[in-house]
Amino acid sequence: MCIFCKIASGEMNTNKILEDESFLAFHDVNPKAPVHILVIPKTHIEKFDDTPPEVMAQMTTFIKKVANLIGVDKSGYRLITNNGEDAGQEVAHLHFHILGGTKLSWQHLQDTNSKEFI
Ligand code: DGP
Repeated sequence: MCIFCKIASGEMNTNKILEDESFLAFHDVNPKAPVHILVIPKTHIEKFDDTPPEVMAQMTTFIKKVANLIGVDKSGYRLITNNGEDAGQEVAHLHFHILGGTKLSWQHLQDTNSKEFI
């Protein structure tokens, strides 16, 4: 069982924010911003590319509820999903990062060799 499946099943403890029968939101263990929340489906889906559109539609609604609950819906937030190896996905269970609580820069996403790709 993957680590996020263990969190979803309650086998592993986490700092939960919101949950319904299909999705769970909890604090990232290694926050990159004052608000850094992960949203996962409770069933195991490896990554965005494997996600059925109907699950994505429900997840969109759930993500908006989380943003509203945590109070970043008005101030704004960044939504990230790392899809696969080149994106740096570490946990192979679909998750969206909700980042906010401050003005976010793109700095941490800038590759030192980025000019090579422009
Ligand atoms: P990604 O690189 O997109 O796969 O991000 C995985 C994120 O998951 C990373 O920001 C750290 C977080 N994470 C990994 N293991 C745990 C855990 O056991 N608990 C919590 N709360 N977060 C975790």
